Amino acid sequence: MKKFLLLFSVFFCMVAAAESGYDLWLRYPALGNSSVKSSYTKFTSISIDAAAATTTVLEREFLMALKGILSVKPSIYKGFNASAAVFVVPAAVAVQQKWMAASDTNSLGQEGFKMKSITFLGRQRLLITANTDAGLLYGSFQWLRMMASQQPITKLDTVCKPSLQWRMLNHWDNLTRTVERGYAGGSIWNWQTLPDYIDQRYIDYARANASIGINATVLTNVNANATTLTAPYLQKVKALADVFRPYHIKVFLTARFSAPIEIGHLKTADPYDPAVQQWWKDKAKEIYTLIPDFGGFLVKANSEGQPGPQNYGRNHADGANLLANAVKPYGGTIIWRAFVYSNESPDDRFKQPYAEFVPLDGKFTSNVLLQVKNGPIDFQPREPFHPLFGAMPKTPTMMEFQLTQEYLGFSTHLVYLAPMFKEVLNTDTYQPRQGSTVAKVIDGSTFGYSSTGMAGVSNIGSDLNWTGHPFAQANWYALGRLAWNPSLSAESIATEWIKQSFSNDAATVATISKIMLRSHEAVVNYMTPLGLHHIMGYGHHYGPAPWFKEASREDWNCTYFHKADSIGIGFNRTATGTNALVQYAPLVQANWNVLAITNKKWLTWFHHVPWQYKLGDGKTFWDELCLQYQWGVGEVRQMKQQWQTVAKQVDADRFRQVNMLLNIQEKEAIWWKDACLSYFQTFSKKPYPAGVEPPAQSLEYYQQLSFPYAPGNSH
Ligand code: GCW
Repeated sequence: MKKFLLLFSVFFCMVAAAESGYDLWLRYPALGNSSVKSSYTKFTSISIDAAAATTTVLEREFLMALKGILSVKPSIYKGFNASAAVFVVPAAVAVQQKWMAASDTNSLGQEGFKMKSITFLGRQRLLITANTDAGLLYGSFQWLRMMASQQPITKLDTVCKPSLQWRMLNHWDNLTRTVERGYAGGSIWNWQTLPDYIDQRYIDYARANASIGINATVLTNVNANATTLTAPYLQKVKALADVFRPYHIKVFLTARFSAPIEIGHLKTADPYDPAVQQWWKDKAKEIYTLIPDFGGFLVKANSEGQPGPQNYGRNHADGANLLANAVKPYGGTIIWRAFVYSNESPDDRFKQPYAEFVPLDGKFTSNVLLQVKNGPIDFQPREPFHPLFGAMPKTPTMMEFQLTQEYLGFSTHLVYLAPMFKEVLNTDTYQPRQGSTVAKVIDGSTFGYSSTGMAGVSNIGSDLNWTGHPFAQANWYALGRLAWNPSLSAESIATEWIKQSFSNDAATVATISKIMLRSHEAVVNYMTPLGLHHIMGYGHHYGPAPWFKEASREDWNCTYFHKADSIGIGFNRTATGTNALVQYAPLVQANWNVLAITNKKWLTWFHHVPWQYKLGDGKTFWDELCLQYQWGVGEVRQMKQQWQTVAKQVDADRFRQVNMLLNIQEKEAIWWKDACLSYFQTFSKKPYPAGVEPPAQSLEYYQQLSFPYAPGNSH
């Protein structure tokens, strides 16, 4: 028996321990014999001078982290203690100790922190200081992140503070525990057992968010249910808010515009009706009595069948201001979504949000933010930036990215989204002048917005590893990091995440980083190259269906978006087409309104491109389209090969999971290529160029596939 046990343990020492992925990037792996270890072991006594709740969460985190990383139990002192090696103390204390100048405290703001190596009483110490407990929390997590990724923690002198005020997740979670467009199991909120049962997941969720600077969460689906606002549910929401508070996370809810009728039993929800106004005021009072730091409401109105002010002949500003006035006395915020398209309008859907909101600029109450999706249609694999960015000087516009991969292979495809987020953030809106990138619009520096934010539609569910695909965790991580600092590069965020999530081994980091950084371009190519968009399966959005044209609305049909015919393919949005381009600044239009100078990645977003059209390198558009699809498939194959090379560096469980998922991704990439090319070929009537593997099945085969139970399609 002993012998067996010995063999057993020898075996398990040789391979990395199995990991479920539950620990996310907070695994705090042992440092081993890394050369930085000796410098870290000097910092294992910590003085925490913060409010009791903050002290408790920090103490817990430090104990866990240092046990994991250094195998030590740190000494934690509550309050200021001169013998500690690490001081997590308010800026006032740092100033008193002459560790920083009083004039420097302003630069830390309300959530920033300073990390500084200091010599005190003859010994080297580490100072983490801030004006608020939130700053101390963020500074502490930064220190742990540095240790987990083996960065030097001596000779430090940095100030770090967030660029955006609201850094938030939007859950599209229903009270039934289904998640709209959720591919990682059910909702993590167990409404049935709340408020009395606090799942450990709620706490770990808060830890994970706080560690990357996320400070707000919208618990419920934007396709909202008025029941959320009833007294019993508000008790449940309060229980979650109480869990999140020590982690500096504010809770928001979605508000159903017709709630005054549905749960208030009024005859109308008209924003001009005094009884409706009073109902919302009373509701706000009820909520703030329970949750004094409640964030506010996120609202989807008059979009895809949701009720809104237009039902009463009022506009979006009337609707937003109704709610804004109700929460204003308590410091609440209303986030109004710009994702609207009218049921009746025959106009290009691209143009509708701009047409509806630009005339309302300046009409919103000061505590309203307009939440705008990154692109004008709907979270497609690649979209041009939304024309509302830069077009609303008097209304704070905030970013809505989608983490859940509704159009990007669900949680079965490895797609690292930071390169896509960065592509949008770095684009120049040229409004009002050159250099006003989308990042500079949303961070408030272009127009002096009074509030700012970035939201990610959550990809979190009840799966053991939270996000389904182990790599989808990186998208949650990237959202937090970019909302904190939009100028971080996709590459540096990937590196940080890999080091904390998989390994600090340089070759492993390099390989995984390569896989991640090419993954977005790969998915664009095997799904929607050269500017194609919205050609996926109807309703569930799973897989290719460019032929689909049976929807009740024209703009729910794939054929509406690609417009393939015998001449070519693509949506003419120039002046000879719908002229959507006119919604951008002239210098942006200039990039896209002439076919010959449009970068090929945007071609069919803006032009109906002839199949025969010759691209710069002499290839015809048809040949290029085929080759791009093939290239996308090839990329997945390479990702697979590269993943094999890290087999020994990552734990067996996650290695195997990713392998299986990459196999599915390869199959589905081939499916996309084959289905799309066989369909488009019926218009182009041209052969596949050399190097393109011909489709495995007939077009009819792909067309008859049906997926009645594809996930995420619940309402
Ligand atoms: O297009 C869509 C999704 C819907 C979603 C909507 C939105 C919550 O398919 O499921 O509804 O976007 O963003 O409101």
